[in-house]
Amino acid sequence: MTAREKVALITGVYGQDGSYAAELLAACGYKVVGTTHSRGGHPAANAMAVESWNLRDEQRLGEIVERHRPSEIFNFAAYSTGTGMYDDPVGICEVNGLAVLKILEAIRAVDPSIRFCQASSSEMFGEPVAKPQSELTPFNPRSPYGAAKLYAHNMIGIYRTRFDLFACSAILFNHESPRRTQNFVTRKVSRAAAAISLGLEQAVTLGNLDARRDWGFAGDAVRAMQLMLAADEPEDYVVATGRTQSVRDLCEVAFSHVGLDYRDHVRVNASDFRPAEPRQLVGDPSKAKRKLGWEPTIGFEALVQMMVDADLDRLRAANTTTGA
Ligand code: GDR
Repeated sequence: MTAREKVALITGVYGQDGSYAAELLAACGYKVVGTTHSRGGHPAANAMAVESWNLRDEQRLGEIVERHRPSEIFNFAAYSTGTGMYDDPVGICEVNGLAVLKILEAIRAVDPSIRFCQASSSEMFGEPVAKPQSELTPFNPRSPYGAAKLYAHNMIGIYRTRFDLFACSAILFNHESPRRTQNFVTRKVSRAAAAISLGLEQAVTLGNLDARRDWGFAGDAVRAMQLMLAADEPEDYVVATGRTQSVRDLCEVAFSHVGLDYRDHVRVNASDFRPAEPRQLVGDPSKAKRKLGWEPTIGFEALVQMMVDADLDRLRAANTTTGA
């Protein structure tokens, strides 16, 4: 059997996860083809081709899959506001739910041997019924975003069983990096700590400091997904660190990294609290460790410090450019 050329189609290639996946897969010898619906984001230097794709356009998806004949598809394209996820429930359902069914249909139509990995979300657990959450924990979504992701997750299971597709769902807990946008609390805090330490700003206003999350590194999360598609069997996996920290812990680490006390600079606005905050979200990554040999390489403190350092570099560079 001649080895098939490894071609990875990465949707959302200009986003945080898509850009890390493009780098990882290119380094592993893949020809990388990306799709994007926008021009902004992180230039996918390692992508051989970037196609524009609006997730609602299934005909165009079929054309892209036909043209590039990927061996693997990674779906990172998603509608993720990071500010509540209640703003546009119909759009969220189309992009985070129905678009995944369209990808599965395109795989069936063009080449059922294509392997597929979906970036699913711990938001599917919503208000979790057990702690920590594993692949066996029942889902209980509490937002349109979580419900749409769960629809996609269920369709993946159905297509795997019914049509024998190599389709997998990575149940990703929060995963962060310097490439996060400031819509997310980690980057909002890392940027604020950097800006305040440089004397550019005085304070930052946040929502609930007691909210807890299982925060990992985005580069580790995409590596887990690559391992999932390299496995012998298609299966779903929780991708998490197994630990939680609070937003307060995040502030503590970020501000102390630049020699400051967060209590002097962080304000709280109660109207920014989320209406339905999942209180017990923490993943159990033991299956990924046991079956894929996957483990996170970067812990919480190192992750936050990396993000603050990157923001210091960016702000210093911007200030030099503007001659400030
Ligand atoms: P999340 O990430 O909603 O978990 O979604 P986010 O960083 O927005 O919120 C994390 C926690 O921080 C609290 N918080 C604040 N959040 C923001 N954005 N801004 C603030 O000022 C602030 N203050 C406190 C929030 O209430 C929340 O508890 C991420 C995304 O990656 C999704 O795509 C993914 O599905 C889930 O994680 C798992």
